[in-house]
Amino acid sequence: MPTTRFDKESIKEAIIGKLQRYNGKTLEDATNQQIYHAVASTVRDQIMQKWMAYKEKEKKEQGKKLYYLSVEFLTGRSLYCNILNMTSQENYRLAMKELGIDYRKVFAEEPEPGLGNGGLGRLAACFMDSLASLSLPAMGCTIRYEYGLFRQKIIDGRQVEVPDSWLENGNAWEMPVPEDTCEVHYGGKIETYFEENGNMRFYHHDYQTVEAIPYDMPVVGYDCETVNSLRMWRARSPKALDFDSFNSGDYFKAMKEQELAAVISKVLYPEDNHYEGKELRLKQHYFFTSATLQYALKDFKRRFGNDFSIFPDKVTIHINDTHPGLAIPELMRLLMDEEGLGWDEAENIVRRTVAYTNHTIMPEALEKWPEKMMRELLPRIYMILQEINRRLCARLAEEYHNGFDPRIARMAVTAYDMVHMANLCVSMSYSVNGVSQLHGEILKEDTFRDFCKLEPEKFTAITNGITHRRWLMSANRMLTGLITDTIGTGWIKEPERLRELLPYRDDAAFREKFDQAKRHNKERFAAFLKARQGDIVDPETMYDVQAKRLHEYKRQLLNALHIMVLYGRIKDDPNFTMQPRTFIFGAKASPAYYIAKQIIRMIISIGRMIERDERARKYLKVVFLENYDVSSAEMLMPAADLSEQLSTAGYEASGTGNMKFMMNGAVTMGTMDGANIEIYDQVGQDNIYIFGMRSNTVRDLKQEGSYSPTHIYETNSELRKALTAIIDGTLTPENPATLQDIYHSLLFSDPYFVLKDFGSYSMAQRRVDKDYQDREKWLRMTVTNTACSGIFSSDRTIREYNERIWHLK
Ligand code: 26Q
Repeated sequence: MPTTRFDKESIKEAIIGKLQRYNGKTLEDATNQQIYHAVASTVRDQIMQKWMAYKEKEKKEQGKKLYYLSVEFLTGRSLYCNILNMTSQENYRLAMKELGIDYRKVFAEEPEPGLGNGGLGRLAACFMDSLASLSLPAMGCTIRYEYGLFRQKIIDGRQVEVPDSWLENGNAWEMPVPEDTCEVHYGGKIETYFEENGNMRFYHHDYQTVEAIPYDMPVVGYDCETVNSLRMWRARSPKALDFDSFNSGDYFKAMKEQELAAVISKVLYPEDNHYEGKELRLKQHYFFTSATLQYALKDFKRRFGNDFSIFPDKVTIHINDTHPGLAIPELMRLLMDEEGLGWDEAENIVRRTVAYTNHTIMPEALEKWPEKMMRELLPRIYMILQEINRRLCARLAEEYHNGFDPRIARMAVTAYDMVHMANLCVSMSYSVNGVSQLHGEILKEDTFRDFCKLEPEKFTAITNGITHRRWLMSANRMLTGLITDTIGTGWIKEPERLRELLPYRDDAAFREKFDQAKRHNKERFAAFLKARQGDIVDPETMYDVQAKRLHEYKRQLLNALHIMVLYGRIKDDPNFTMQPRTFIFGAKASPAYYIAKQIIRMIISIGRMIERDERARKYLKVVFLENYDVSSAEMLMPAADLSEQLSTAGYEASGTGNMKFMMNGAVTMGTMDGANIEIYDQVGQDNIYIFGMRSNTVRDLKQEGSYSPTHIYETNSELRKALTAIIDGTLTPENPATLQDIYHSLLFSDPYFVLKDFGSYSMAQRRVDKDYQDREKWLRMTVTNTACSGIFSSDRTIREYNERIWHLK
């Protein structure tokens, strides 16, 4: 293979040459977009060289391979992280500097792939980075959505959704792999017949075909040889046109078929932690799952021939939540109908190959499909699901010595005309894991209690993590420099060694430098915000940040109400003072989630109410960061002083934003929920603000059904005033009724106990106000948080998955 060098001079030449050849431009005349493409394609050339070498090596590999299936991969931009992982920052930095290229402007030209909603999708992306960096052979598999998550605009104080056509200017990182194209079949009929030897066979006909075309994106490991792939499947109609219909004059029918196929990979559904039984969504799930498994089987046969008994030793299929759960019946189908294995043999292979991670216990997020839809759309898959269910129920009836035991209906794969994906995944996989210690416990004791009693060894909890390469080294270069100057570079490959920073919290000079880095990032964020949406924030103030999807259980309302209470104090007490704070919110609401959208309106209205008051303005500022996405998170996390993690205890499976803030030195204000508990365990009670009910109290209170928000309303006068301000014209003078549904929801139902936890939250916030003014104390807390964050690197998470679940070499 010819190799090219990528030293500084070669990089400069390559950039200039590409501009000349592709654009007919000199550097001086080229646009930033053109320069971006020239730089990105130089980096791509460098990756390609590594990728090819790695693939060569991989071909000869006889080891086990992981397929990580996820309906979302929220990767964010690639250019800088790719340079970083190839440890070529210095070369590119100098090359661009010497060419007079402003790298910030150029990097900002990269379209951001927003192929995910939130935590689940971002976790998948962090996992890919860690898998490659730990040199574990893995392929991520998903859908190549033409439109990612909508872009959010704020117009007249409300969220407006705009389509995200991220592929418009081309994607520099993907490579089509036409030779791996395959077909996915929908609908049609199944005929059963018997072969001469008595074997039952199934013949599927009259189905609709959709072609699946893979596009691979390289996933470069940090400072190693490994370049894994993220495989994104695109849907296409197999025929240019249906000529029968076309010739018979039914032009529209012909065109419709064509379009229907392509629509499968058209758009990412924008619901996060919420299930909707849309047929197109089921089509999407089957589409990428089937294509992936066909490929996995093909690759296995290429490597090992037809001895499927070793399949589970050579392949592991990890499903990121239940969305790719059809991998289970699909693998059964391929092994039986295509490869000729019997049921028992196929089932045995599947049960030793598929592993499942659960990400939520919220009932409205659990995936269920109407049996009728499944039967009509995927008739053969439906037959297999029924047989899986029949055998499962028979085993359970025997186990319980009673065919009518109520547990059987709870555990069944099909019951009450619905297919229950979680029951399928738990009963047919070899591993079920939760994403934090608390979440794992809840799965065992509550959600999957019955299953756990029968097969306790299947269940584990592996706490989520984040890649410190993107979330610290790339997002916060000043702090990264300080850390390396202080403790050397060992922490980069062993992030738990960030603990070596702990003694330096006693070093005033170090604290000062840490503070300077924070200050730098706060200024950078202020400039970014001003350029992006015209808002002015003062880096002198405390940045108090809540950034995550908008959801009632995440309780942005608790934060909003607290700001209203502060406003009330300022108005009512002329002697009131506090440490000036900038409250920053970033959140997208699912377009159909009415209350969530109202909460966005409320936050923006609070900001305006404060702006109208000269004295309130001195202490408070509320900004709503538009279109919160991975790139803005990369700006925001390093700038935050306080990290708001307010979920009702027991509802946030883990949270990962909490870890990003912590790693960048923000102090957490949080409930004892998900990974907050483990952050508390790491930093100790003096370096975190914990408030609110514990998860068992929440559970009991919910079960009792005795909770009365009105009682709290009546007894807490500050809170009552704030609530009243929502509807009496104080908050929305143009129309006092604008936000009345929020008022009613809080007062007459309050399903997530906002009012119940308010008092405790407000007290904790008083402590923050006081502590922040004690600079030494606050900086010690800050340093402690970064120093203790190493355990939340996804490298640790992936090592645990590998030791306990995958066993890759
Ligand atoms: C399922 C079926 C049909 C339609 C939609 C869905 C669906 C889509 C997205 C269900 C759930 C999601 C997203 C869930 C999610 O992001 N969960 C988060 O996962 C993170 C990573 O483990 C955790 O840190 C968060 O606590 C959890 O909320």
